[in-house]
Amino acid sequence: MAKPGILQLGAYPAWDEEPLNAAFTVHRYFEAEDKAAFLAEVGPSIRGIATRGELGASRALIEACPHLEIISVYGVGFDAVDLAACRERGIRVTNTPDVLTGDVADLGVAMMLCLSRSMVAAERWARDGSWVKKGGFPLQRRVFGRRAGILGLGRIGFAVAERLKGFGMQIAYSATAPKAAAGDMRFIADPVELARQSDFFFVTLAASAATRHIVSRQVIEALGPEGMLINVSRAANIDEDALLDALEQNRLGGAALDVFEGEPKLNPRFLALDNVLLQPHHGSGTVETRKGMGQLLRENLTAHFAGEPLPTPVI
Ligand code: 8YV
Repeated sequence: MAKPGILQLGAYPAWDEEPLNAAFTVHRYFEAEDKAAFLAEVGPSIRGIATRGELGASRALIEACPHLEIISVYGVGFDAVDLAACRERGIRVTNTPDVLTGDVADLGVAMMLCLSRSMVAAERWARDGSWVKKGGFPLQRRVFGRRAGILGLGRIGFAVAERLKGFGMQIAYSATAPKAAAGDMRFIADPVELARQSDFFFVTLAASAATRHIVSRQVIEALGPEGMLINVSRAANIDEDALLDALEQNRLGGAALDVFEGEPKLNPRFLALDNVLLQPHHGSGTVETRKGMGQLLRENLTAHFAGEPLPTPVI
């Protein structure tokens, strides 16, 4: 039987390319110079799309594949997939939850520590002779025992909270409703109030049209000049212009960001700031997790074409 045709939207590590190519007829969209001509040629043979969290799949792309049955996302976030377009045609969508939770939470907590103790500038201080010339590094703010707010207590939010407990932090969270599993973490429904009562404010919620700019100018103001914002979710959850304004005017203490509007290009305003920690969207970027994500991406495609239940369906 002919192998199902798959449109691959972005590159994967070699250990994923090989089994993907063995099981499917893979068309590498991301390498095509003339994308429109490429799609016109291969679109009708495509039954599955293999994409990445940040790339998703647009309505135009979906429409160019009239026999599309499934979109398998290499990532937990599926906000960039046009779900409405998929629903209209009964196209299945899968993602890769759980396998990346620990790594994303680790990076978020590392970003908090790194920003709060100014570790990047401190490293420069040790390297460039400032330590010898100027003496000890300027004093920074403490992390342990302080107040953390978690916006979005899903898998990743919980994993962040578990880690923060080790720092003796007082943890509050905001979610659509209180969570039974939250234990002694305080529920604060309003993100502005959560920010007011936080020293470190973690954004760990899945992005959707409803959460766009949920970290608004008011939330940022409420976090204030001593507060620090950590985002390991999606840039669209934050009003980036409001964030930049606050950082430039020192109305926010600092921000540690793994995601940006228009990434991988950064708004140049970020580069002029020293109260930010900028990371290249690599929350899930460990060998172990990426292997797990690749495997789950393929397992979903394989199960679909074998007529079996999908391991991790979104719709
Ligand atoms: C990316 C992510 O998918 O899980 C997500 O939603 O954004 C990431 O894991 C990853 O960078 C691979 O593209």
